[in-house]
Amino acid sequence: MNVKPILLTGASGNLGRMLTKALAAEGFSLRLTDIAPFPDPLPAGAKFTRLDLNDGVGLLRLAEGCGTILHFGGVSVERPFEEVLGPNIRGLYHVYEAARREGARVVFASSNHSIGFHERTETIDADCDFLPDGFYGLSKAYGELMGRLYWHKHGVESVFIRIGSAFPEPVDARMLATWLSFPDLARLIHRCVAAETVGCGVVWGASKNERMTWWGKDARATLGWEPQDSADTFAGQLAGKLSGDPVAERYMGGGFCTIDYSR
Ligand code: 15L
Repeated sequence: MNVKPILLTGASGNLGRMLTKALAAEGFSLRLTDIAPFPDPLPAGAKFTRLDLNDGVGLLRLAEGCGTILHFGGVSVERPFEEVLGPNIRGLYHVYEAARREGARVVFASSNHSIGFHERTETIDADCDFLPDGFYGLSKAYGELMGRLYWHKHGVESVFIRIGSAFPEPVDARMLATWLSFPDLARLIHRCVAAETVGCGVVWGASKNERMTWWGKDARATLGWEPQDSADTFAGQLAGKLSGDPVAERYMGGGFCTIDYSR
């Protein structure tokens, strides 16, 4: 198993905080970073450095000696192009340059919004067309392509997790399909770190939800990961919680597809 320190970007976000707890409890040595201060008490074996992803030299220094970079940093919702550009595009380049220098593996928090304009009636495999539903989703597609470039040109390994909806609980009907429980995500990240080799592949980030008919084949077998939790127990209370918007209900990306929609 890879026992070198793990660098986690976006450590102060909801997923970063959850992963910090889970990985620290397993005894991993963690270098945490975010543009925002870390809001929790630091667990043993973790060090936090405040950093803007635009700071390439700072990121290179932080990554020194790390075996894995968990890249959860950057803008995590739909925003205007200029706001996405720095953290999600330039920042991503800095992450991959650091990984290349260290020979580190990258685990990239990609998103369902990189393929958000696929219709919900389809079942798509990981090698489907990118159909981003906004500038945020476009930056995630770009991230996956960046990872492929660094794999083919430099041998940098990547797992791209196309996360559905990672929240403590599902909150609407769409999430009965897209929900990824925190424990399922933590177990997936553990496998991404511990697997002997991962190559370069995509994993759909959703729990074992009966309504998850949208996403098919991916690289999970290489990692030895299967989700264990399910949104199905919430179906009774959430099945009727629809958006009321035909565009949101038609496409996998839901409400993100409707933002600035003018077709
Ligand atoms: C995402 O990529 C977002 O980061 C998250 O806030 C949710 O909106 C999620 O997708 C989703 O599609 O539910």
